Amino acid sequence: MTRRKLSMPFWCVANPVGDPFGPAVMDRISSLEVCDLLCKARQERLIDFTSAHDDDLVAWDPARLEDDLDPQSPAFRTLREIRERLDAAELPVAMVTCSLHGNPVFRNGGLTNPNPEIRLLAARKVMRTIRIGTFLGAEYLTYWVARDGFECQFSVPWERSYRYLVEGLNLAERYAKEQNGSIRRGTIEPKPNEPRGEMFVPTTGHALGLIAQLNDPGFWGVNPEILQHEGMTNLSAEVAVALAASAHKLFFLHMGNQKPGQFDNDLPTLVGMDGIKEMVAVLWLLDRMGWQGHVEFDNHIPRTDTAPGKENSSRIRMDFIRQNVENYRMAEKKAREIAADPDIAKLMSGLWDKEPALSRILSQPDTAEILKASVDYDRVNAAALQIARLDQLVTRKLLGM
Ligand code: GLO
Ligand code: MG
Repeated sequence: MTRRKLSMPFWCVANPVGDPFGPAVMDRISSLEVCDLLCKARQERLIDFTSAHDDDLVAWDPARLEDDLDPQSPAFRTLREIRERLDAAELPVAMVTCSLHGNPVFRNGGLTNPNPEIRLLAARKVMRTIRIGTFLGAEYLTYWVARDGFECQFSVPWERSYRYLVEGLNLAERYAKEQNGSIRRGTIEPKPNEPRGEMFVPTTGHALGLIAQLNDPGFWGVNPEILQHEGMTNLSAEVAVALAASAHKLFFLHMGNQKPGQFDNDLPTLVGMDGIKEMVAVLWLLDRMGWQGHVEFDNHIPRTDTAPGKENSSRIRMDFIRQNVENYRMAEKKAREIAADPDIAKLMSGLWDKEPALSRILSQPDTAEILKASVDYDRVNAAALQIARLDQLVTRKLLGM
């Protein structure tokens, strides 16, 4: 089985790593400098794609909402420079996404903001992002729920908010198609909380439900962020990805690590107290399901591992990319070792492959066949399963024993 292609986005490399309790530690670097680090990672064969928010590439000026089209503007020039450097390094842009979380005007929401003036600014910012993504050749457009949420339930016009969200997403889909360019798919990235106390699309299941309300459900899929966003509320990544993949809606995956039940840890893949078994399980089940979507890291350098200074700022960022990729490859290798292990396979088969003829009957719509079939209850009920033994073999493999 081939190794999956991997993507590292601009914003993870750019982040100088502050937190709500302390300022950024690392030196800030420009979008062109981030671009150069990503191109270097491409040349070292670490990554295959990148992605970006509009704000990661060029500043947004609410007084010049179409500056990307104006050859005299700094945005126009910077975007061309970025495209040239990415092209030279053969690093394609997979996805573009609009930051509706950074600018303070969106503090009470972007696409769902109750104030139509702010919703218009959000819509125009999304449209500019779509033009930028088309210019850079992105295939996906991601909507992350960001500040579309609330802290106080009586501040929300509940009978309108989801309509606003549907209107915003329909506009994005329409405008992407009007560009008649590279963007062919949209993804919705759920998150339960942070930056808002509560968000309007908290889980993968909610996102899947929302897609059914959109004008073109075929355009939209989901972009779960695992283990972080599902794990924040103790939901499992396995369920999120398997449900979405079985619905053919798992277009895109964001990846990092998380201790369940905590704030958004955004730790690099496999780094931290928990998550090794869960990450390996996700990769194993995605292989089993024949999933072919896009894998992208979305996590940040731990603040402990940062330091100020110009030289540090490139070295630490490159180490961060390398660590994510190496850890991902370790998990991928373990997932495949588990899949290839004959003892594990035998136990799985014992659990899953009983009575194939009966399974076939149950998969058909023929009720008469089902009424004819019978079961020896005592025999079935007398069997103890060997799930703990199976799990032990998996753990042994993970620990290399
Ligand atoms: C934050 C999100 C964020 C999004 C990004 C893409 O928790 O994961 O990084 O993925 O804005 O839309
Ligand atoms: Mg994400």
